[in-house]
Amino acid sequence: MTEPIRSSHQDILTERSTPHVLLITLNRPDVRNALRNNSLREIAAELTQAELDDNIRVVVITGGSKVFAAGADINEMAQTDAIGALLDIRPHYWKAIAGFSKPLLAAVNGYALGAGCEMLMHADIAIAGRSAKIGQPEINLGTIPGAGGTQRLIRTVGKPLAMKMVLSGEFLSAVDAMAAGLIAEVVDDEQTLQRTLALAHTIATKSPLALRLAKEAMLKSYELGLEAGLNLERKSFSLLAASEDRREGIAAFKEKRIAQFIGR
Ligand code: CO8
Repeated sequence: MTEPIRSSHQDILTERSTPHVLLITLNRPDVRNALRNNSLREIAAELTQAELDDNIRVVVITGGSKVFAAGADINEMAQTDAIGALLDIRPHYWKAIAGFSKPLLAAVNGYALGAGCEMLMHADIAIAGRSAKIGQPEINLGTIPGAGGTQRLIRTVGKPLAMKMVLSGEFLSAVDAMAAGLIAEVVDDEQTLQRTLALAHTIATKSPLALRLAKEAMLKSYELGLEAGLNLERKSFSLLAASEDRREGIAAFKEKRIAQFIGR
């Protein structure tokens, strides 16, 4: 960790793990990192800033060693009526998180529940500690997921498991979540952040342009038919043929050296 923590936020801590990797740590341990509106506002603001900062190539979000996030803040949610929920600013923050164009990784220890599970699903790659527990328990509160849990979960794990999770509120173990495709790797709890940062550092050495277009093309596969998706892939692939990074990547391969990508 090279740079000191910036402390302008109330609910999150941010630091540069390396010049190219931003680490966001959810920091409301007393309420198990429950995501109140302000938490989402701060995360969205950091990602919006990271979007514009060429130095930041990858962002990692974590809840620390004990809990990822225990969902939306139930106390805050309790104060919201129907019109309040309809006019809520939360979807605006979620949209900023979903629209982040650079790789977003999640390092997940402990509970990732409700909005915490939805945050995990907003990440491009989630790595979980062996004792992580992942679920959508909103049904226990007489409500349903409100940040994509009914939509992203079913697209990720398929109907039977998504239905089981959302209708029963039962949690998945890290190993079962990996088998279901919700997370990419399970590691020992004490390795979660270290492994996620190592992967983030690897990804940060790649071409920022190629990362961006790869992420966009893959996420669009949820929305596009195969032909439209293949078209998008072909156009993005063609566009990259005009980049300095692709020239550099091929030259480095031929010269048997490590490529230095600049994002142009
Ligand atoms: N919101 C607010 N406070 C919370 C939350 C939460 N989601 N989760 C835990 N806390 C608080 C507890 O109230 C407790 O406070 P206190 O010390 O004052 O009693 C403190 O954190 C510690 O909690 P526990 O003692 O329960 O800690 P445990 O380690 O024993 O248990 C659990 C941890 C399993 C995470 C447990 O706290 C729990 O079940 N939490 C609630 C999980 C949940 O139901 N999540 C779904 C929330 S709803 C949601 O995400 C809906 C999204 C829809 C958004 C729509 C917006 C309009």
